[in-house]
Amino acid sequence: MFYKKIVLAIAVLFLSACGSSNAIPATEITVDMNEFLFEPAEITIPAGVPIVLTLTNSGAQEHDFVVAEIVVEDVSSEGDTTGEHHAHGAEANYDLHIVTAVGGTSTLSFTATEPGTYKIICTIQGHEIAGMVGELVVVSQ
Ligand SMILES: [Cu+2]
Repeated sequence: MFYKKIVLAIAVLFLSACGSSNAIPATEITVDMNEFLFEPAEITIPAGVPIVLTLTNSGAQEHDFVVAEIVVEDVSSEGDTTGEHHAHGAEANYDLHIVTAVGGTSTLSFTATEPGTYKIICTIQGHEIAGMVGELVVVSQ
């Protein structure tokens, strides 16, 4: 009985060690935005590695992808980065920010340097409260 428990404990330890150390997070990620979700809502990326994040908008309204505070380097964006409905000028307050028009695609490239968990929101009025939130998890390599 005792022996069985030890074997089980070792097996669990072994499996969990494999699961965490061998999984290399993706560096090219696509997130779809629609009413009112990010899909997937949780993204895991490695720290210190260039990330290419592609945002699509399959919804019927404009959406944006914002991480207000995160330490990032080499940020660049392509696509419809202005938008009509979000608060113009507010993007200066955000470390990561990109807008995607209805049916559009935009790309945000960056390198996150500090491991941690960061909140993702859509800043278009009413969308965050409707559930348009997510998590960006930066893990050390
Ligand atoms: Cu939105």
